[in-house]
Amino acid sequence: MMSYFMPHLRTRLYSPEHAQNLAAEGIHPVLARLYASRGVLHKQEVSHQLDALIHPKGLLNNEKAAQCLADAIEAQKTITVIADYDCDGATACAVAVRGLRQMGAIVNYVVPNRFQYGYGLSPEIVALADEQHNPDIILTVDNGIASLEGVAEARQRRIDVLITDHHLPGATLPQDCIIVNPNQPDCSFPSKHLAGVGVMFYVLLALRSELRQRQSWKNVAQPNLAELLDLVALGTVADVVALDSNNRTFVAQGLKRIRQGRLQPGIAALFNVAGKDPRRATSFDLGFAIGPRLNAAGRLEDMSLGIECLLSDDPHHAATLAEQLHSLNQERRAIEADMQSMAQWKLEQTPPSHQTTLCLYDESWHAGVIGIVASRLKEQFYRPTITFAPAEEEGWIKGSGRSIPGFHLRDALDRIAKHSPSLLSKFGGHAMAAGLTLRLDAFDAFQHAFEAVGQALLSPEQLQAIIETDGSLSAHEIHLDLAEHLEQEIWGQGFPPPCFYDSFQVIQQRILKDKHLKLWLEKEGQRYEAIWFGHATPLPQSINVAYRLDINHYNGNKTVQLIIQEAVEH
Ligand SMILES: [Mn+2]
Repeated sequence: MMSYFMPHLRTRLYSPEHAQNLAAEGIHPVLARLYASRGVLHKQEVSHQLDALIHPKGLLNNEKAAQCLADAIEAQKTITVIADYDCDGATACAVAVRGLRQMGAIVNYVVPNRFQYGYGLSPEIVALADEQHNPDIILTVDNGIASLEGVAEARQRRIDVLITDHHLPGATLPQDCIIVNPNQPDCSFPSKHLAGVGVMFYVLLALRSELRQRQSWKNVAQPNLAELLDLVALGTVADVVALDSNNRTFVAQGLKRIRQGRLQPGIAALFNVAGKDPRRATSFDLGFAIGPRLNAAGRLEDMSLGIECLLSDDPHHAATLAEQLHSLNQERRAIEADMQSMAQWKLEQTPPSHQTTLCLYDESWHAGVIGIVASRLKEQFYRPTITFAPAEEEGWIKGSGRSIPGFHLRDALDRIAKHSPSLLSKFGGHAMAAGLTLRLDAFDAFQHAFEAVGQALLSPEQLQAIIETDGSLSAHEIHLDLAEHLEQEIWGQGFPPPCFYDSFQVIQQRILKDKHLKLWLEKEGQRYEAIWFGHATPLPQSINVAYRLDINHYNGNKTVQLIIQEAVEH
């Protein structure tokens, strides 16, 4: 694989005082240092107990939303959930449908097919929902904050609209509806990083207290919303939102339930087809095994398959649906591999060494998979990258872009749109990711315009990938005990997994399956097993290594293993 950079290594800084305070509260000294460098000040931020969740009252309009839903339940009105076609949208939909049903609501759902309808509550989706379900209330999950026309259409049809979303709002909000979104103006909710599924869960918490106040459960059991935490954890991890303390609590509690076997039949079935053991579930499994299988439905076909799987209470039916999701995911992988190798070939024909950006199009590419390919190419070349595929409409192409820190992708597109208004027909997104639509005959001109923005805004230093490490471990710290401590915590987006940096002697090494490097390393007389995935070139004898601590399960034994991220000659 071609690569244009050798990443720079940088040590994460931390306040020794903060680390000492955390250690004094009883936290393992290495973890205390890791927490301090990630902005944790108190033990309570890493307790992950349910009572540490931020109170639902702080979420603007949440009580109004709860009253509206409680009224709807009392009057037995029909609520139609409008979902989104990714994993966050699907889990948010399942949380809404399951939670509202538990509380006695009449509820159904519609999920837009991304190829037919695109994203969000469009007027067409309102018409479809009206035709299929004749709802009194439309409840959006993980979308709606930008759907001004769709909300207007619903209101014209005398349908009430309740929007739950987490995306950044535009200059104008939808009118004449209730909006719950931590990112809307005047919402003082302290966590701005809730996923769509997290917002919906908060609405259910408020609804339950509203119904409690109305004494709706005099003679029946109160619904246990904790049963939905596996779904909340899955959507939160899969949407790659920042794992702040509140989100880490969701993920930790959801994983705890999954490990105890208290999980939805659909999620259990997905663990099974992925060959993963729920008793040892990690956030990595949610992000890289379960999430992609659900997302495959939205990428290649229709997310209702994924939502049905999450809603099923029959393990046999759930297993059948999970099988279908699994084979869609196989298909997605095959499509992605083809696109990836063609992209590599194109880049070998015209090496992008002097470019600051990458733009690629092929008429054989799949519009549901371009985002994944862009993101892999961005990782490999460390440049803002947009990949394009034909759109539904003849003569048009759809692009999906991913960026690097310091280059705001949506702003870059905005700049092009202002400079050459005829070039871009539709675009949207944020700093790190964006989507756009072009006329096919404008592709070359767009490519040049995009590169011109890159040349103007990106410095050579910014095009240099950086690996941040947490510094050195002593030989006795590189041990199963520390690896197990680290495994207890939830790491991910915005709370990076620990990566250490030390000098080792290479004692032995061999290449596995032509792809990976297996090594035995020595430091201060101690020997460690190590592996470098996707690296098949032997290393010199003395090296500095950036590595993660991992637990290797083999024949019922657990050993510590170093997973190499980068190595430099000593
Ligand atoms: Mn989302």
